[in-house]
Amino acid sequence: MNTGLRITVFAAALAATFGTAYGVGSGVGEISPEPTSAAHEKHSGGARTEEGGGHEQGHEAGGQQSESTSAASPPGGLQISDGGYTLDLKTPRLQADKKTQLRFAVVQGSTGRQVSAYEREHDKELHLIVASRDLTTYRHLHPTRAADGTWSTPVQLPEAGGYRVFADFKPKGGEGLTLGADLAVSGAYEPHALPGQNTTAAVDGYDVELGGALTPGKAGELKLTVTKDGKPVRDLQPYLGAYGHLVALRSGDLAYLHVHPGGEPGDGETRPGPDVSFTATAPSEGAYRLFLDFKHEGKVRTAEFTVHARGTGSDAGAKAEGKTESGSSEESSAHEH
Ligand SMILES: [Cu+2]
Repeated sequence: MNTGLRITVFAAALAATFGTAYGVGSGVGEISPEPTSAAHEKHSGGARTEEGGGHEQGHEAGGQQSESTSAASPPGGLQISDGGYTLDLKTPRLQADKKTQLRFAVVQGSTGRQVSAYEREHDKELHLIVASRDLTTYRHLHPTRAADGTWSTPVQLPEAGGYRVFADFKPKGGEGLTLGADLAVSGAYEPHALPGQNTTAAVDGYDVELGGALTPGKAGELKLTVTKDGKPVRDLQPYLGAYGHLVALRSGDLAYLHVHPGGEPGDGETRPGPDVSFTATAPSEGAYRLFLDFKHEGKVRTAEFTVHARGTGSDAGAKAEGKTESGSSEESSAHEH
């Protein structure tokens, strides 16, 4: 129940996992089956809940599991190898600003083979997120898979620096996972500070306002409201089966949370904007960068926010300062479980 304790527990789980995640990254075919530590048994950190699609990955990691200390798994994306699967990034280095084919595969440790059977989630077998360590560059990509399990996608990254690649997928018959690997982008490197906290993001003539709180270890509602030229957008288009996709990355280590909205297009109650509501639990206090993908007039856009998760109470939670109202009736239908 207390945050200090929970952070300690996470640290312990991480230490345990790092202790076992040795030797990956080269000779991938040789990897022996994963040790089954507590951290490997549950993949809630990377698992997308299927029922209703309204809860984010990592929910359990920060929430329900908090009392059972040994079962706490780390958030997704921190490990290159988990649950018996390893992300083999075949293109670990790129040049800045140069379009390159990024290639990778997911290797199953027990067989040494590249995985070629996946469950589709949100219309895709695999979602690939690429983010710079300083969280100023973000891409959500959908690579294509060759029959042998090798994935590829063109990518062009504007700036040099350290990046993290996240593969978010569910192997057929397995648990949902998010594996992460480092990507180095060469060129003149100029590190940026994390962008300051904001509750309004402008993108392509749209303004997106963030309300609600991101609270450590406690599910909270985030409400995003999309307007264009000051008018609410009421005809958002479904994108990958939802009116919005939200990825949160923790500043400092890029722990990954993929959050989905409550309600789905076509369920009879979820409206196509202007509000899209999400339930999210931060795995710890700290700063997070939120990336909201939404689709309107045929184009997908990304609104970006920096929020701070702190405290455990609803008042002290992540600030969405200046946006404490949540009285709109339109959000309630979008979030029912
Ligand atoms: Cu995706």
